[in-house]
Amino acid sequence: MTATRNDCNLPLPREVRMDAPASDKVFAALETFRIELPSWGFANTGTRFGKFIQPAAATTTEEKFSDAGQVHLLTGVCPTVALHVLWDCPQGVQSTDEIRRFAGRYGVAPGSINPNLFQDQEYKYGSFANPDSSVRRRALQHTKDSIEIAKRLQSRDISLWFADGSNYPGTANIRQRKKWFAEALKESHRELSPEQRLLVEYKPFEPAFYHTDIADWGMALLLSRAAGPQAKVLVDTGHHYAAQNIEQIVAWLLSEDMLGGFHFNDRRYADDDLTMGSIDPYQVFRIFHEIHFFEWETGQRADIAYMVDQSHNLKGKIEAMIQTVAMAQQLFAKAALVDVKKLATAQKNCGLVQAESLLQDAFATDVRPAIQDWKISKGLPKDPLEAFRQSGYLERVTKERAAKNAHNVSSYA
Ligand SMILES: [Mn+2]
Repeated sequence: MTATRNDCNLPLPREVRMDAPASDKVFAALETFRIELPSWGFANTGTRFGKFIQPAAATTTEEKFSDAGQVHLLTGVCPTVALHVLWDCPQGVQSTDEIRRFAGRYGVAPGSINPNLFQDQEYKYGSFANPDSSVRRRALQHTKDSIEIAKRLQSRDISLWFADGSNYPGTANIRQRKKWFAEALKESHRELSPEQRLLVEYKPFEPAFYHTDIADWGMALLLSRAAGPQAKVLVDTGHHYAAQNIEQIVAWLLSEDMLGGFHFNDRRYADDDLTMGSIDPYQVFRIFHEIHFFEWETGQRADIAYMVDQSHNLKGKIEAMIQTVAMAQQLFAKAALVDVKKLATAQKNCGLVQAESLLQDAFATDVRPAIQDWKISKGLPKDPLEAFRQSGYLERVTKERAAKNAHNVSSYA
């Protein structure tokens, strides 16, 4: 097969002198920054109490591609859309021809492929760690099919999230389940083409409320290592306890060459799926800072897939995505302003206030004018939200989709 689309095909960060103007640093940073949108972020979603239906929400794979295409058209930095196999590829590998057509029509390529190992009734007691071997086999086959879909779509990353776990003490053999996970991941890894990667996501709780089989980054790291060299850890920023130091996890995974990608979203209490940076933008800045610092120190580009994983229950979905991308660019650019050379010296000399101030000064810098200049230089609208409102797209799709959405089921009863 031909080479897969690959985040590391982006240019290496241009060598920018630390005393260069901030706008040069912002430009150089934005040249290397792309972020993937989730197909499911354009669909109707809700909470466990009910779904809220939006008249403009996408209900087909084609509509999701159309909406993602709008966001890419206006921002220029979202060339791929993550696909959920069960929802977006209802015919499995047979769906790939149709998806290629949508990609061509709407100007966004398929990105990471997400198997679905949590929705079917069979998975009530787990997928890779289900005590029933026939269910484990079924889950493995679905993962293999998803890898085949990824190959046909020239997608590099297969992104795995598992709902496996238990609700009550004593009900699950935790060590046995760990073994089943290691076996199934190893077998999945064998199916990969040389360019592909398995990304292993972790989450401390929910839907399981006593134990989750891959609960934290250490478990994801061990299982990725057991799976094989092309398995890496995926950090979903919403999948941590409230007080956790996520940037430290990022720094450790970078130093172990095990950081494969991010699912970005913000949270106030648990896995709230709020808009990136809406609650704690400094957290995201500190994550990006660790990545910039790593790249400066090692001289190598960290090969990380940046992805959004948000579902907006109340906000307009396309607007929320455009807002997310703008925030991501701002925080990535701010982090690139940290004078890492001065920082390294301050750290060595234990210049605590000086070191901390270097981060705070960068974070406090208004990078929006420089980002606007970058957009203009690329022929992109300088205010994509305004451009979207002016485009008439929302009115058009609301008219087209409202009737279908009105019949959507919003309650679980
Ligand atoms: Mn996620």
